[in-house]
Amino acid sequence: MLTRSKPGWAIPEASATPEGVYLNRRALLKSAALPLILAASPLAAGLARAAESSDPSAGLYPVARNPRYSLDRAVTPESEVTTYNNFYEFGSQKEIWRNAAKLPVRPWTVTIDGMVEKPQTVDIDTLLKAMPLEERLYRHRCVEAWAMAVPWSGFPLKALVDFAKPLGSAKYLTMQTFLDSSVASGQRQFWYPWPYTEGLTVAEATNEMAFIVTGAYGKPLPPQNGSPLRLAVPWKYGFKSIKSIVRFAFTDKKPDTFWEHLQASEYGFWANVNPKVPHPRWSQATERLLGSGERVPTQLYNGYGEYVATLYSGMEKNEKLFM
Ligand SMILES: Nc1nc2c(c(=O)[nH]1)N[C@H]1C(S)=C(S)[C@@H](COP(=O)(O)O)O[C@H]1N2
Ligand SMILES: [Mo]
Repeated sequence: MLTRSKPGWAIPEASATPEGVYLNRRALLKSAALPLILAASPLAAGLARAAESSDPSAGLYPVARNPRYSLDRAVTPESEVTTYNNFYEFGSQKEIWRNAAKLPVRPWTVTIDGMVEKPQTVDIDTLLKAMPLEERLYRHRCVEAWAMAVPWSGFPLKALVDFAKPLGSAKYLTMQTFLDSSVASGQRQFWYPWPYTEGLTVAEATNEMAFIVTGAYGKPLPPQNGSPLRLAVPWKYGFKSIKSIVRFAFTDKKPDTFWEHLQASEYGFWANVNPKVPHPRWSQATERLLGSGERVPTQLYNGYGEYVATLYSGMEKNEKLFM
């Protein structure tokens, strides 16, 4: 999904990082740095997680799975999800994970402003303690026609909206990624409209499916997947699920989002998944599963129509809901 250099979808799949080639840092730390006797107790498991990630939130995971959100397919291997990424701040190739993994995620603050009762900036660990964490199994469908299924941990975006206390006049929620080209070399590419910006209507943001992800596979989220907090709106194409968010701003104007700004004829504000509406340059009828490589049919709203279709009733005539 690129307009000025080699498009991501044109990269041969064989160039994706093969599983298991790289040293597993966690496995190494576990075996070398921790006395065996400690590894047996639950407390030690928490300590081990804290040590392996040096992430102060490590002790919060794993969290209880919410059985309401289940899958029609196998969970994608963790090694695929953490090594095949779209994170243009670190480059437009899928293999940028080692650079992205160096993103410092502490200290990290989140600013909540715009049309709210009281603008505020909160520390990520304070926010995490205030939010109701749970695990959900979600599908993810990239506009480039690859897909994955991930056990995300996090909290409903609605909990953050309630915490923010938006004014009744707010219609949209704008979200922004960090801006620091000293750690994210992609942000030196001046033709992109940094910082990465995404948006939802307040109605979408408070839908039960809209989820803020803070962990995956029972651990803190790796930076390459958008830690310390990223969005998951699985009924929409993956580019809506903005990573490493630093700002939530409520507004009454439709947000100027990153991909729509770059290429409005191909990537719109709504971006709801629909197998019957092709991308101008490729079909959206099927998707390739990361891991197995299997091709499966794509579903309307990525299979989440029962939760979200009513958000759009009556809008089909005037809005391009599916691009
Ligand atoms: N800040 C930011 N968020 C982003 C992107 C990005 O380049 N920058 N890419 C998006 C796209 S196109 C997809 S498919 C998903 C990929 O998430 P993953 O790497 O965790 O699979 O992140 C989305 N969020
Ligand atoms: Mo994507």
